Amino acid sequence: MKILLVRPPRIKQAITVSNFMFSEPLGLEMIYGVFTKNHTVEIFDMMIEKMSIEDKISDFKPDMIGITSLCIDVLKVIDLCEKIKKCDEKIITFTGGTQALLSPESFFHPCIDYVFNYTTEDNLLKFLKMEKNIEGVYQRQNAFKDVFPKGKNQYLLPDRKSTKKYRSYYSYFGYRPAAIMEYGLGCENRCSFCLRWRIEGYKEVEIDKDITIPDLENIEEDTIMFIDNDFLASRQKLEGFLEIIRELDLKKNYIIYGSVKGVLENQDLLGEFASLGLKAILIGYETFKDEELEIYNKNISTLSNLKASKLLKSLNIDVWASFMAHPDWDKEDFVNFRKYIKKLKPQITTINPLTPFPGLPLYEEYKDRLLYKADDYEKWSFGQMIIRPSKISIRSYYYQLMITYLYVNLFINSNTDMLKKYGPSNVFRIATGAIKASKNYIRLMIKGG
Ligand code: B12
Ligand code: SF4
Repeated sequence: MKILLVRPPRIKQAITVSNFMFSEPLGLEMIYGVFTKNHTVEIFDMMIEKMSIEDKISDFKPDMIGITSLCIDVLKVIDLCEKIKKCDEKIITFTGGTQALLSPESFFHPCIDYVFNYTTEDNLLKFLKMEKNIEGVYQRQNAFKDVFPKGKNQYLLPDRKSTKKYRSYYSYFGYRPAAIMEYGLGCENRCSFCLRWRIEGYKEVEIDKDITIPDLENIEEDTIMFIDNDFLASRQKLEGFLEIIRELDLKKNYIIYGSVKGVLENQDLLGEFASLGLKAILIGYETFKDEELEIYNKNISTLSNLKASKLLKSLNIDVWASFMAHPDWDKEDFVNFRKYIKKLKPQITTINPLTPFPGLPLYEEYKDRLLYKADDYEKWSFGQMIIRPSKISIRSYYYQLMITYLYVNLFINSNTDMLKKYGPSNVFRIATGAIKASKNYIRLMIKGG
């Protein structure tokens, strides 16, 4: 059988992330790894490809097409499936990915044959045998009424060769090319605005070494970004990882997501990690107000954020900080916010308006102030306001966001330092992303939201 695995094209609303970080479709590489043993499989990354799906179908002649999805991709996925069925009704269409896990019903559509709510090696193999009832999979032939126990995605060994022709495009902030992988799943922190512990569970579980070690050996890129929700979840986890890279004698650049608590508790191990290649930590400092950190259930304070930032500076580890603009901020708050960023002085700063996804406690709290419906999928991009501001107009709010972005890029980021570390082409890419993000806010400001 011939199987095409597709990542849908980027949509405009994804600006906030797409220019700063653009990673490989890890989920599709895992599916590829299972299917390729007995079938002819190809990954078609439409975030890079210029060719249309129609031309790809006439070129590759697939029997099945599987599409991965995030929240903002829903309309694109449906559109692609309509086009596929128009080309050839016999082609089997199936979807999976984060959106199919969180809201499978968004894909219950006449052009989609199967929706993988969660994905395991077992259900992928049963799907290939076209079994009638498969755990984790909704089927159109059953009117999408399938009933099965709740489940989680299984972390499988990705086949990195499957994206060989695209790999030079994949990047993470200052590093290109960069691979992504995961060492541990879940997150015990359970912040109230965050989806990630809902996707992977609220217990930190280490991935089997039989996957981690060969995967580390397979990655050819010099830079690996670990997408673990909190790489610093425990000393034991960190010690285990350092032991592996020491034994494998890997010489790589590492980038991780880490919590402030993890930074403060593991100063000694972070020093060692830095000497083995740790270059940057993505940290959610979130806000300059302690009361908001409490509402977010972050278990940190603005003071601990400052301590962590000093400590990381002393270890020469870059901080790529993310913040969430709260909808109740007024002009004065934005001024204080900018002062706080100046004190923390991260190497890179991203700011997103608070976006509480459906199903999260904060969604319920702000339900009456939402500017968009839960199924206005493309709006839930982190790039625009979702909650109506309470103290200033939407237009002034976007103005403040834009000013903050410009302030950060002109006065906080040390461009000479970035040039030295990342090289001109990467700095140019990041600067283009920042300009696009500012332009996005100008557009939204003019529209008044
Ligand atoms: C890496 C990453 C990215 C990468 C690549 C994502 C991709 N899949 O293409 C990049 C940087 C491009 C990216 C971009 C964005 N991202 Co992102 N990203 C992540 C991150 C950190 C990890 C995702 C991942 O690779 N997980 C590991 C893989 C193995 O899991 P998986 O893809 O789900 O795959 C498993 C199954 O789902 C299955 N599967 C996957 N695809 C398919 C397809 C088929 C057919 C089948 C059968 C099965 C299957 O196979 C795997 C088996 O275990 C998550 C956070 C997190 N920890 O989840 C956020 C996350 C997924 N991103 C998110 C968002 C919002 C975005 C952006 C919209 C942000 C923005 N404003 O730009 C953009 C959207 C890009 C676009 N479509 O235009 C949100 C998703 C919210 C939602 N409800 O969907 C998350 C959860 C982060 C968050 N803060 O909440 N992202
Ligand atoms: S630590 Fe990060 S990944 Fe974990 S729940 Fe909080 S925001 Fe989400």
